[in-house]
Amino acid sequence: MRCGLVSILGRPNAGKSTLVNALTGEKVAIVTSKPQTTRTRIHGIVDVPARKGQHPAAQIVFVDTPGVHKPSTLLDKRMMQVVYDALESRDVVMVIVDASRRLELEPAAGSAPSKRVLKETSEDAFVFELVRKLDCPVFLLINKVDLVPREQLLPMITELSALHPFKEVLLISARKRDGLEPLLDKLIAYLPQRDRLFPKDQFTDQPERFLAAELIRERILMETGEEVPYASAVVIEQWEEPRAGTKAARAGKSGTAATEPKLPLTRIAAAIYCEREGQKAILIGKGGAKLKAIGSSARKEIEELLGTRVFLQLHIIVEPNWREQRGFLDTLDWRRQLEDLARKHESETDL
Ligand SMILES: Nc1nc2c(ncn2[C@@H]2O[C@H](COP(=O)(O)OP(=O)(O)OP(=O)(O)O)[C@@H](O)[C@H]2O)c(=O)[nH]1
Ligand SMILES: [Mg+2]
Repeated sequence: MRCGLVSILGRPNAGKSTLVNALTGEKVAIVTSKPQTTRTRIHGIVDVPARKGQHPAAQIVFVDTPGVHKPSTLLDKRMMQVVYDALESRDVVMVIVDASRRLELEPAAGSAPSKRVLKETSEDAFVFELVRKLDCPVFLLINKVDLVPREQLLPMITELSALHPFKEVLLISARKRDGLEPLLDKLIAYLPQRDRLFPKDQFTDQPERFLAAELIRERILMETGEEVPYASAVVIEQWEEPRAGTKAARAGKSGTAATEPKLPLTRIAAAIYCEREGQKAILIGKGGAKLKAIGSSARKEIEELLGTRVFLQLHIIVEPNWREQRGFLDTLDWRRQLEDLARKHESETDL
C-alpha cells in the first residue's frame, strides 16, 4: 500500500485544523476563529481504500502544526520548533493559504458598488520562505474559497503559483469539505510504497487525556477575549476511568452519552492555568458563571469523545509567566511525558 506523512503548513487561522478534521471526519484538532489555536503537532490519520484504475489503498498521516508566526514567548518558540520538526520528517508538505485574506474591499467609486480586489500581501511570505529549501513535493491549497468571488480565484492562482514550483495547486473549502476528494487522489500518487504506520481504525495519535484537555481549552478560547486565550493552558490532573468492562463504545455522532443515564462515569479533574489574577477573575466570571459555562460545554464534548458520562471538575491556578517556563512547558507536552514514562519504566526494569 501507499503510506506517508503529509505536513500542513500555514499562517495562524488559515484553516489547517479544520482541514485535518474534515479529512478524518473526526474532531482531531480544536478549531476557533482566534489565531494560534493549535500549539502542538497533531496527527490525523486517513485510510483510503483502493480505487480501481485510479490508485492503490493508502494510509495518509496528516500532520497539523501551529500557525507560522514571529515568536515572542518561549511557548511561541516551542510552537515554531514544532513547525520546523514537521518539515523535517514528512513525505509531502501542503501549504495552506486563506484566500479571503488576500482580498480587500475597494471603496465604491460614484454609484458603483464596492468590490473585492486582490491585495498584495506579505503575510504568507515567511511560509513560502520555509518551503523554498524543501526537497519534497509541495502542494499549495487555496482555502476558504467559499468566501471569495469566483472571478477572483484565477488571478490568485496565477499569482501564488509563481512563488514556488508546486506539484499541485488546488482550491478547497475545508469548512464546506469541498475539493477534498481530488486532494486525496493527488496526494496518494506522491506517497511511498510502505506498510501502514498506524492500526486501521486509529484516527489520531493523541491520548484521550490530551484530547480532553484540548476540548476544555477550545471552550476557554471561545468564551473569553483579550489576552486570556493566549495566557491559558489546561492540564488534566485526575482521570478515573469507569470500572473495567463498563465502558461503552464511543457514542460517536449519535451523541447518546449525555442523554443515556445508565452509561458509566469517567471522573476528570483539570487545572486551568493563567498568568494573572485579573485573568483568573475573567475565567471565573460573575458568580462563577463563566467557569460554569466552560465546564458544562466542555463536559458535553468530552462525553461525546469518550462515550461515557463525565464528571468534570475545573479549578484555576495563577502561574505567572508560565509561557516562559521551560519546566512548565514540558508538562504540557504529552509526547515528552510519554517518553519520560517509558524511560523510567526501562530504567526500573533494568535494575
Ligand atoms: N469560511 C470558511 N472558514 C473556514 C474554512 N476553513 C477554516 N475556516 C475558519 O477559519 C478559522 C480558523 O480555522 P482553524 O482550522 O482553527 O485554523 P488553523 O490554521 O488551524 O489556525 P491555528 O491553529 O491558529 O494556526 C475558524 O473559524 C474556521 O471555522 C473555510 O474553508 N471556509
Ligand atoms: Mg489549528
